[in-house]
Amino acid sequence: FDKRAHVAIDLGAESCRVSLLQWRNEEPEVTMLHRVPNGPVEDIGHLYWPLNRILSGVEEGLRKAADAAPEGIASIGVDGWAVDYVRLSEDGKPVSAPFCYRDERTVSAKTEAETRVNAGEMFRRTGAQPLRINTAYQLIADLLAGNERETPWVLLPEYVLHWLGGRRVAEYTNATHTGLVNVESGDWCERTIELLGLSLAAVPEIVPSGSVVGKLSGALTSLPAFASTELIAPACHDTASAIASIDEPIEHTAYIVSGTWSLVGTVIEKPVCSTEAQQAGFTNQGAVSGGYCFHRNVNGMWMLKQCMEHWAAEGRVLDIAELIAQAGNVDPIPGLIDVDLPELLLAGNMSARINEALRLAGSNTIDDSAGHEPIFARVIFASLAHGYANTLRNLESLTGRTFEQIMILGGGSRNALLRKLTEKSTGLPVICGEVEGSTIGNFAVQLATREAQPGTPGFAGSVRRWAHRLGSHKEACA
Ligand code: LFR
Repeated sequence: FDKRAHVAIDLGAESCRVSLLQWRNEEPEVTMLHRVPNGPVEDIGHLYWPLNRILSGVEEGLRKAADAAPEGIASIGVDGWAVDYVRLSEDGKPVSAPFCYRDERTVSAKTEAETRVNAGEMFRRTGAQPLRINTAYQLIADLLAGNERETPWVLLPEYVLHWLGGRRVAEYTNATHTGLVNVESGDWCERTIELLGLSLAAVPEIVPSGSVVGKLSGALTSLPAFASTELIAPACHDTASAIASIDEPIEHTAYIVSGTWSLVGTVIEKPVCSTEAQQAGFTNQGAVSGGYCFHRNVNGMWMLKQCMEHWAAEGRVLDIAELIAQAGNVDPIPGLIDVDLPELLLAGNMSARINEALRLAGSNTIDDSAGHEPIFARVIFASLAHGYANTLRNLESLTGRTFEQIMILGGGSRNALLRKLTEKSTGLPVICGEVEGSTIGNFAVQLATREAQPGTPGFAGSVRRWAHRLGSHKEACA
């Protein structure tokens, strides 16, 4: 029995977390050691991620892990949000800061891409909902802006693994969100890449979830705990990682992975690439189980967080838990908004954007002055719940399944108001999944490599058993 610890790094759009798994009487115990605040940064009209800040935060977290684990650290896994990437120079360094997927450069890039391959064809080939945030459209934006066609790129979680000493790969679940993977073969869709005018030479090799991509190298290895630490690509896509933390059969359960976004769907064995699925906004993304995470990107906590940023800039600094509690007492609300409006996915002026959405819905607007913040919060939560209900109805008709319950994972699972409103609008019981689902899934995949070969049928079963042993949600939500 290898008593060494493991580290999971979970890159989130709002914060990046470093967690440690240690053994107590041969039972795994997870502690979050370090949290680095994150968020897109604007620079000369574009939105980027503060890569250096993220990397130094990750390093600080790893140093804390080494201090806390004299028994040594067997492996490190990294997951994070999908689609964003860095291009690498010949010596493996980022050529520039990574763009944030919310940057508006992909609006025209997607229009251009569609003259080369239309959205319907993209969806049929790749199973990926053609969202403007997808890597495919971002790579086109690069093309339109200059001549980076041949420069190798790597998605962000895999970049962190690469920076720590791993080789340049694209982990399967994360690769599927690029919009460039063939839904049948699970490998790069050469035809799509060619038709879009992108370079096959620039893409990383696709590897299955759980692949060892190298050994930790560099300054950290002078710490005794890191003398011999492997780097593992778990499910590098945070959503697939969160879904890997679900330890029960999912046939009659719909999930909502709730963070900046709400991913509303279920796991299916065979992809659904019909026109109906495309039009209803669904995507088929790789799951650790070998099946597909079939879901739709619904807006999420982004709207509230953006409002809070705006209020804070005006000196109205609010506590989110307090705000949610007060939102519970707001009655009636001016109306519901369509959370799918493209403007609500953009950065800045969020309370004004919400008022515009209310106006569009024919409702009264909210006076954006001190004391009225809970009304905004309530409108956001009620509208999200309404959006979930619509998505769920489509999910049932597209999959032919009937759902008996909804499991909310991620930060939103601890928002009792959102749970209550979701129960009300869907008519289904809502249960809590893991609040740190991506971290738990990340560890479950790392532990599965102790007993099964990634990419083999036994691997998924092993991940599920570990997810079960790691599970803490049932007590936590009671
Ligand atoms: C969630 C997530 C979603 C993806 C979006 C952008 O954090 O990874 O699954 O659609 O972020 O990458």
